[in-house]
Amino acid sequence: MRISFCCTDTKAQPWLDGLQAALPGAVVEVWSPSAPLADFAVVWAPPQQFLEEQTQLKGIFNIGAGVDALMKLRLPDGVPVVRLDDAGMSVQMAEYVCHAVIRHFREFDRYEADVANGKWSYRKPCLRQDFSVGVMGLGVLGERVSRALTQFEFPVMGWSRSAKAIQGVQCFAGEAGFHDFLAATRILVCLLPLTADTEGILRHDTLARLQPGAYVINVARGNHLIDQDLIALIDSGHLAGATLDVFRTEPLPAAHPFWTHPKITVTPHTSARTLREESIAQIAGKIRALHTGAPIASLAGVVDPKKGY
Ligand code: NDP
Ligand code: OXD
Repeated sequence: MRISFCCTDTKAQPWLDGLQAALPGAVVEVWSPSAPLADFAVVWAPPQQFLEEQTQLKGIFNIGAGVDALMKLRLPDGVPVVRLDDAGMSVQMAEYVCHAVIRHFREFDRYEADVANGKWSYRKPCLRQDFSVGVMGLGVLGERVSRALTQFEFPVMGWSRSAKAIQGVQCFAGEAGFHDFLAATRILVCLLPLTADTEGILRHDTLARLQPGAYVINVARGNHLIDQDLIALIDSGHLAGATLDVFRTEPLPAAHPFWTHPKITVTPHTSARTLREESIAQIAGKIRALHTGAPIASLAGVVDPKKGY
């Protein structure tokens, strides 16, 4: 069995060593143009040339949860694309989102500013029931995040394409439930995949439907958000601010207004990192299963090309 590794912006050697150790009989190599044909690919944002040349693939494994970069390419018909299914990301995402929600709700950013100015201040506690959190996307990450938020007794709501039942979470679904979901939300968390349906979904007319003083946390993809609409709604006072981990261009360009906006907190796409050991174990297990004839439907994380996630 031959495995081709083609990941931009990723140090290859530790992945090659890990995959080789997990799949001792396999040839594992970094792809270069005209490389021998592989059985399986492990990729992150590969060039189109990789897919044009690798015509014998039986599976393409994405070393991230989001497959939007892959979905922009012409993919070979009938070759399954498999994304990371949690692999240690959901607990990190729960930490990040709970931190951002609590930092905003408890006004820790304001206390930090006061302390930095040598000021011993008290603020009237906010009411938890006024800070309903709405999670867009109730998949592997969104469900874990919404469950984690219920532990802090925030009113939690979720929105997904298909109807869900999650204990302690008020679930809305589809177009029909979208406006009611937004209208009930004070802190909005985006954990949607980036698809044709969700691109630009955080824009003026949707964000304007949130409760006055709403807060936005985008941990999905930069292209979900219309940057200037967010800034306009914060500056007009409708939104209280935002925490953003993902951007249309990454790294975020030095001149981008998000860097310096006093009500926007920026982190460098770090809310849920790909954990190499967990990811290698998951991918190797699935390659072994496919190689020994397991049906593709038995694997978690198989992307539906029609839905785009
Ligand atoms: P999943 O595929 O498990 O979940 C996606 C969720 O979004 C599902 O609940 C799905 O609904 C819902 N959804 C998709 N399209 C629509 C739509 N048009 N309307 C309403 N709901 C929709 O993905 P994950 O939870 O694993 O990951 C989510 C995203 O998080 C990734 O695609 C990636 O972009 C981002 N991410 C960001 C990271 C970071 O570090 N910032 C790290 C990892 C991921 P349904 O359940 O009905 O299908
Ligand atoms: C992912 C990411 O999609 O890191 O896994 O953003």
